[in-house]
Amino acid sequence: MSDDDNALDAIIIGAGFGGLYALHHLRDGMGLNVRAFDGASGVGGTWWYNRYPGARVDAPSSPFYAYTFSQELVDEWTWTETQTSQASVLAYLEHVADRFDLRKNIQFDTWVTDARYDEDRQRWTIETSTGQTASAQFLVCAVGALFVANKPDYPGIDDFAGACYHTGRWPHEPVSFEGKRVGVIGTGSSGIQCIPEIAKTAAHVTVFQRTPQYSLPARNRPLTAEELADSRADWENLRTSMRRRGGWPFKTTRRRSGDFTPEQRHAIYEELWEGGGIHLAINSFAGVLSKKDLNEEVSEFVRGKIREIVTDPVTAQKLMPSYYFGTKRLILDNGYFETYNRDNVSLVDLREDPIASFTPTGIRTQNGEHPIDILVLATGFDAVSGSMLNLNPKGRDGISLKDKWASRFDNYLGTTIAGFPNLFMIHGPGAPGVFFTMPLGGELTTAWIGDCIRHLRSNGLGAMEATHAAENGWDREINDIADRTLYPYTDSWYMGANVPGKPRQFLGHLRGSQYFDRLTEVAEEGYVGFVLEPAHH
Ligand code: N01
Repeated sequence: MSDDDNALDAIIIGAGFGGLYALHHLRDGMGLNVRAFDGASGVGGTWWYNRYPGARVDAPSSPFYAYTFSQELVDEWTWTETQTSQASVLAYLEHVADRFDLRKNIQFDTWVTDARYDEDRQRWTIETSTGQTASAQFLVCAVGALFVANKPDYPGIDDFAGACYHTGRWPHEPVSFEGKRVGVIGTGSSGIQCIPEIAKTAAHVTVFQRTPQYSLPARNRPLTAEELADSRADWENLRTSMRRRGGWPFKTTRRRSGDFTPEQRHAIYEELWEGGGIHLAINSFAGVLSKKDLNEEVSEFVRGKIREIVTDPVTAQKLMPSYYFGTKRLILDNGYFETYNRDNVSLVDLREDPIASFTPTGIRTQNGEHPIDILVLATGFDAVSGSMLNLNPKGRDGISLKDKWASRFDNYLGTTIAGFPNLFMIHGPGAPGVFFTMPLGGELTTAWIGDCIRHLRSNGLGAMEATHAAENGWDREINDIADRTLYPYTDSWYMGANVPGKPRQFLGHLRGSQYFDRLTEVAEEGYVGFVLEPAHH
């Protein structure tokens, strides 16, 4: 790779779904000179790191959790299950990297340790963990919305002398739980996916739960040849539906709860539960995530299911969630609640029996000692903003992102930041991120970034930068949407509430389709909300 300082048009950080497509689009679609960097030794991003047992996409994903841009790619890749496993997604991304010859422009095992904007040259210069520097006019940060591991800050946690794994940094070599006593802290998607798998071979699993969850049956099953063939044949329409329907091709219901009796509503919940729990949220009645009474009815329905499944009433009671259904990330499981009926699984409710200390051989809670050989931290991520702050780019006047975002993650359109010209984020704060299908969201965002670059280049412009006023307007816009729902009531990673000291702010855009319309509108109106600067050279 050439290090000619002026040769690069764009630097991409990250080789996950977002970064790989950005590389393909900017390089092959637009003919730009692009280089990508990733600290991992291979492609995959999230799917490179999250290799814990049971890791799957947390949605009825196949064949929709995939790139949509190439019919040939759709035709040649065969998804096998409705809820795609981590290994399948990673194999797919490796195939994509090979098929589009992406690896030759990706430098692996290389962390970007610094990124600075040079106002005179209108270029970004990066430094890497391998001691290199590189510069480019545009910096595309595809650094992952769920990347920076959130390790609990319990005093003395390092006193535990056994093996300790975070689900988001799972080792590449197989981890055997055979005959081991395993402690799992955390019951989000990752914990709920891995606990049933670990319990199959471990001597004992002790789950340390802080907040009980509404987990729904994934109903994972083989994808039939007919389903696959149909989706391929109708791909263009599916793609359009996904774009129009919040990232997934599923229709959301407009059914009004008031038009049905409680018994009729219950029958509908039953049917949706049997068909795959996710539909309780999107297909039961309009307003489940915004009307408290309706939400409580669905919440109680799920609590009833937990009571039915878990045979020990004391354990079932500890598993009763009380926050508004759906306001934390919905979890799809494969036998999670059933796992508590096994003799080798026990549950510690940290709200009534908090962790007191760690010992070399286990965890001591207020009420007793829990001997463990392996500790699994399924404690999530410093989500959405964490990986940008980890990069901590320095923008105009050398201002660091850490300073800029000390109390609020100000941004415009979820992709740009005032004071950081020519820097683009994929799935940053203020973008739909996990509220849309992330591969398609990445494609649409990248297409918009490409259009920005084209606009600058064809108009003799050298830089674009969001204004502070545009950031404020955007903040209001996304919060107005969130405030019409029940999301802000709940302490979730969506609100930044899972990381001690993190500013509380809704971190996404809840209406993905509307969001991408807004991006188009901003471009069509001549990049309203941006200062466009003439090219200096
Ligand atoms: O993380 P989480 P995750 N002491 O933040 C608990 C995506 N994902 O890795 O709820 C004790 O959801 C915490 O408790 P509480 C998906 O979008 C995607 O499971 O904060 N417990 C919670 O139970 C998902 O939403 C796929 O009270 C502590 C758990 O740890 C996101 O990743 C697969 C604690 C963390 O849950 C994150 O999921 C899996 C402490 N100090 C996940 N700190 C794919 O599809 C935290 N907890 C790619």
